[in-house]
Amino acid sequence: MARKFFVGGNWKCNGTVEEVKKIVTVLNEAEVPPEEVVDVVVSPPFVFLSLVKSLLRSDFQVAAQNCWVRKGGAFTGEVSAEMLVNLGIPWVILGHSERRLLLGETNEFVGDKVANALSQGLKVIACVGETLEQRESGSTMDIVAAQTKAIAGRILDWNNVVLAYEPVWAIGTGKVATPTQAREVHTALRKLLHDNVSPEVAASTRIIYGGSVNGANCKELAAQPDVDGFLVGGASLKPEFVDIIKSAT
Ligand code: G2H
Repeated sequence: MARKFFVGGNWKCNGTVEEVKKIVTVLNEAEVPPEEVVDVVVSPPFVFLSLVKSLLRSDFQVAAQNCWVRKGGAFTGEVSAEMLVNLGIPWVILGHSERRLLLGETNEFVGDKVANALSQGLKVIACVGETLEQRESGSTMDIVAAQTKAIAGRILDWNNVVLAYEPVWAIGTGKVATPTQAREVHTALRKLLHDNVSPEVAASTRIIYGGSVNGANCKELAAQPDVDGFLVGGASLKPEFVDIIKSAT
């Protein structure tokens, strides 16, 4: 089964109203492959979701960067999955390493969040990845397998999940994984889905790469057989994001 290329732009905690409008204008004017060829999903901070949704071209979609683990209520500062659905936001990023490491989100907590978001009708970009220390100690696959299994053990339907492999040592460092390093982990993740979920899910689930992707390195990474797209941080705030979208073809 052919997997549609996926390019996500994770704006993280960046931007002003003026800057957001500028980025959206660049995206709206860009000539990119059609939506049959590539899914483009941009993820602004919560406060800009409605603005971006209202201004953005209709063939691009919007994602939140997080959502609460269960139904809304007395959870100060949180945003629930059903609020995002109510706002017409189709996607959410969950399990990003910045939340795992800075805010102490465990594998189990991320798995619960993914299950809750899916149950409310959101599509999920679920992130996994190892730290430099873990890579150097040879435990990369153990780490990403544990992160992925914590999700797999809590969900039945993978149709609305994109798995993002983001090695922590490559995030925002300018130190991108080599095509071989990315391919090795993507291939192993697909085998893990094959063995632990089903051959169908392994064949159809998109596994995208994130970590210092830019206009210069995206083509070579995109050419790897098991790399189905990107989750882009820093470069998604710049016009070169358009070049990354174009790497779909
Ligand atoms: C990884 C990535 C976006 P960057 O966090 O998810 O960020 O491209 O800046 O390394």
